[in-house]
Amino acid sequence: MAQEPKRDADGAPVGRRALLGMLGLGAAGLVAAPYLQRGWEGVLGSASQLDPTGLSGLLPNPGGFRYYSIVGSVPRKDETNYELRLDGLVDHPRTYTLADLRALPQTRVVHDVLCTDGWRVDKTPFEGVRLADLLDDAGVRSRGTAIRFTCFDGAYSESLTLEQARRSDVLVALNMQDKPITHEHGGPVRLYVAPMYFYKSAKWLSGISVTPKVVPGYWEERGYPLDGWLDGEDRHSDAA
Ligand SMILES: Nc1nc2c(c(=O)[nH]1)N[C@H]1C(S)=C(S)[C@@H](COP(=O)(O)O)O[C@H]1N2
Ligand SMILES: [Mo]
Repeated sequence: MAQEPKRDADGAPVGRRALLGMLGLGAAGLVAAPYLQRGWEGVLGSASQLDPTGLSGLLPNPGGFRYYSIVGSVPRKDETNYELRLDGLVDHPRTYTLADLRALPQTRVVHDVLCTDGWRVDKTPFEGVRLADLLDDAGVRSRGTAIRFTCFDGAYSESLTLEQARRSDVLVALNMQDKPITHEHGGPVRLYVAPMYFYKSAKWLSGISVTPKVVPGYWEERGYPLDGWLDGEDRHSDAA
């Protein structure tokens, strides 16, 4: 049985927000504050004090990535039960299985990954289906101007404008670092938005919905910018 995510007094999942509270920081303090990484380790102490409530996302690991989840437990999905629903303002809503996604043309994008907390992993390969291809297949209606992404963790969400979503460096990713994306990294399928901070790359992707306007995602409702552009990205280029 899936474990209920731990909640704080307001009913919000315990995680980064609780840490911010402990540190007396607002969400604004998160953005471009590399020192926080060390600060949190100092406050939390050893790994054994951490539990599966999202705090484990703050553990360093040899690959350079940190695992983030805003909920304590996420169901595991694989080829037997994974589904990606594409709907909203489209002519042909449809549901993709993992096999369906694997059968589509795959694109490889190699880019530096940066989290707003200050860590980065340079030149990380991701591979998957271009979101633009899925949107073309679905036929975006004229009133559609944005995309809302939802996740089978039941809590996280993200957004892009349609123009951003159509870039060739935005993937519905199946592979990361040349291997199938692990559960911890949001597998079997996560979004990868190469030109933006990693919070835009929703893990455990289960829904892509075309909307009439941008609906702010989980962190965006909590103060993160809608546009998570990395420094130096060409915001209007389609180049991967
Ligand atoms: N579903 C979900 N997606 C998510 C997050 C999350 O907590 N839940 N965290 C985001 C943030 S802030 C970052 S930095 C990356 C972390 O990805 P990783 O855990 O594979 O390192 O995932 C992003 N996507
Ligand atoms: Mo992040």
